Amino acid sequence: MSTILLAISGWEPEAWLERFRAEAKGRAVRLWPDADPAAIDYACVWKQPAGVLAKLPKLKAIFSLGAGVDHLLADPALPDVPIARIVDADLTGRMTGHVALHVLLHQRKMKLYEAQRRERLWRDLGEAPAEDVRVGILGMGTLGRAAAALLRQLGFKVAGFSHSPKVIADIESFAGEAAMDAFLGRSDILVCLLPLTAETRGILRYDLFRRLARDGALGGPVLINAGRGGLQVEADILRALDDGTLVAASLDVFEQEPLPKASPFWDHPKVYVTPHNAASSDPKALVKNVINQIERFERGLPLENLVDRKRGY
Ligand code: NDP
Ligand code: OXD
Repeated sequence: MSTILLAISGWEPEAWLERFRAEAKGRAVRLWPDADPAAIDYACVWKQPAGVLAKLPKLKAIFSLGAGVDHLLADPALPDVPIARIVDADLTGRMTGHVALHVLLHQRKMKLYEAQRRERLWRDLGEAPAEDVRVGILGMGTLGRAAAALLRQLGFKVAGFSHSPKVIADIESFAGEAAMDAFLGRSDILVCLLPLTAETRGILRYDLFRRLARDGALGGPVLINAGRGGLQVEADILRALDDGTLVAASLDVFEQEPLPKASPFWDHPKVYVTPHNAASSDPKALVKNVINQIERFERGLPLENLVDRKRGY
């Protein structure tokens, strides 16, 4: 029987260990560093300590316990075995909910209603109808496409930007750098669901914010970033919020996590802060997904949701 290694940092590993042991169907499950490296067949990781995977001589495959793989690919000593990531209805549903929630918070002026509540003020401020609000989704992969579909159902005008064009009913598709200006120029709310790669690092910066629509129903552009903190230049977001280039932001991810106590985002009146939980990985849902993948692999079938190392996602 095969042996699975869990190499996890930044999350509590116990719930994963318990769940893997319950679901592994006879396979041994070890938690790094309590493992014999020579016995490991599969590694399931979240921010594994650098170099750990290179020490496993019979490793056959690596599984990211999240959808993103930047944490994994950052390891300079990655062995040459297939890498798969999570694509799962539970995680996708969580992200879809997060994006819809934050789009609605901005469209429905919740910051203003919170301020009114503190003043015990009963006043209907009205709102722009959803069909007058143009949402632009940067990154039309598994999560971007699911969020786009729900926002469309809610009545928003939705467009997506990705490397390759997408054909999706009622959702405008923009692809490639040449289409970026047109995409940004029609977006009142920019939702970022890009992976962090060499190409996308720092993409959410002042000159990009300046290219967003300024004639929209929300009085100026809004940024929602649930991709990665490394995608955003935080000094530029603060500058843009201060000078009106952005009117508001929802940030789930940050350059440094946990967000330092001294960060100005914590009490910024135009910002919603969440602790990188837009789509948390839940062992109850996701361990099954990984075990299914291992079963496929052991039956000689190809792994699903493989990562392209060169592309970085
Ligand atoms: P996918 O790999 O399915 O999608 C990535 C999308 O980004 C694709 O549409 C791809 O284009 C596009 N893309 C990548 N690079 C570029 C680029 N340089 N220019 C334009 N488009 C680009 O990923 P997921 O949708 O599953 O996840 C997206 C990210 O969400 C993850 O990588 C992770 O960082 C983040 N995430 C955050 C979570 C949180 O809790 N905050 C939870 C889960 C994920 P194409 O389709 O053409 O290849
Ligand atoms: C992920 C995450 O990539 O939780 O899944 O950030």
